Amino acid sequence: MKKHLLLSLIVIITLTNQTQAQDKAKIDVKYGQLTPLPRQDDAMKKWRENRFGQFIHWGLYAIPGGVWEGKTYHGAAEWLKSFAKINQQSWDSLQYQFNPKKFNPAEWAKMAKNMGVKYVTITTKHHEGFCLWPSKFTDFDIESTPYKNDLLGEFIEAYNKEGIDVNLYYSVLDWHHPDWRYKIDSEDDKEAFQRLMEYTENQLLELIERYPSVKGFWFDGTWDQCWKDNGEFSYKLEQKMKALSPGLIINSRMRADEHGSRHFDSNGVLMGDYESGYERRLPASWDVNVTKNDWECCMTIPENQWGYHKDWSISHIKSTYELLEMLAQCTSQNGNFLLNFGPKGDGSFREEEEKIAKEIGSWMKVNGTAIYGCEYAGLEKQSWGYFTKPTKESNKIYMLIFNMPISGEYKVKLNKGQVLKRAFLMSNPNIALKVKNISKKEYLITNVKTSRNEPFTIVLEFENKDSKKIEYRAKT
Ligand code: 1KN
Repeated sequence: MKKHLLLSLIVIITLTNQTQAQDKAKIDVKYGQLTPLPRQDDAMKKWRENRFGQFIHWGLYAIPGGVWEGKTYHGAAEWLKSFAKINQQSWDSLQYQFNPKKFNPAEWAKMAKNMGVKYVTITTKHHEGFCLWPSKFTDFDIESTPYKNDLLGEFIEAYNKEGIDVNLYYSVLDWHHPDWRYKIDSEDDKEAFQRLMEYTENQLLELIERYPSVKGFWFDGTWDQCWKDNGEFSYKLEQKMKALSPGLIINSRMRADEHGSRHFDSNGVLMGDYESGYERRLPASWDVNVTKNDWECCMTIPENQWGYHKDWSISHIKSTYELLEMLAQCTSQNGNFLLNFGPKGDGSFREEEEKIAKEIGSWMKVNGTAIYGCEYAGLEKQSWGYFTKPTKESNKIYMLIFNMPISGEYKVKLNKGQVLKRAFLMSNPNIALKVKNISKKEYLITNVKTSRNEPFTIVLEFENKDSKKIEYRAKT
């Protein structure tokens, strides 16, 4: 009897859930997803292959670097104006000090190239409203600083020369613009925000026209009610931007639907081209995301500093290996990793960032094959690290090792039909590693025991005839 009750209860709960899901799916969404996902065009394939990008936060906030009138504020440096309650005029006049004498775009691009990033995303306008390009629509821009030149143009040219794709970060939230409103409470607010949206559109179309090589846009500052109330506007803006630049890639953070649902529309369908909610965090569990949408994680080196902060002494500063492990995890779950740098006001990088960039670069030179053009490998996660597989080759799987077992033996559980031919170190393909079959489909691969903790890669090679090409990603 008890059993029956429980069973009925389960049935009822299941049915209710289904009805709710169906009800949810009934919501009419007109201004939701613009482009069917996941995109399979060449531009998106390239974005996916890139896997590793450099984020750059650079604006007026780099000048105070978290210190105002002798006092150090430990919040995020690019938010200083807001939480230190600095008045508009004092903050805005920083533009007359913006003159980065050490800014050398060719060197920046070389540093990024050597680090191994395939794309870069740079702040064109953060919340402070200052524009790194000479905009027709405001004087609060690079043209009105002592630097005067088109800094963004110089940056894009230099990075493109190194073969690095450039994306532009743009904050809709704007502390400088007189027409910014957090929410719309009156007819006046409505008219003001209408002008703000026009300004936003003008600037975005201006950026696309000025810099035609730009691959994508990274929207931020889109969480306020004003933007959530204007789903139709952001839909049409996405449409206009993509019409002007076919192949353009836009993050999910840009969009809200007409019901105010952000990133995902009211029916749970992703908007934009990839999920950009992973800010300073990775997916909670290793097996999420692998078969769903494209996504990107953006990460800071300290706990929470994007713009340059003079004092990094009060937070955990991630190690090179910690950051590489995040990159490996992202790749193993079909995601990209965007690592942030905050250059100083004079245009140079802090030593810690230079060191990390160098160390990442030398690791990537040996192990990058297990990252670029790689994806979810379809194998059960093991404690030593992450599996990835090259999208274009079906007979290889990579093991990115971050935890070295004391035994020197690395466990692998294969799928049906996978016949292991050979295992070797990516750094030394000539020597085959010992492979021990411990049970059906389970193996232990032996490497030399090592006290060094430098992460490395083991390559698994399979018999071609038996390994079928498995498509993990749903086709559109
Ligand atoms: C929780 O509130 C925020 C608000 C803005 C957290 C982060 C941010 C901005 N997004 C990052 C990518 C940085 O630009 C940060 O200033």
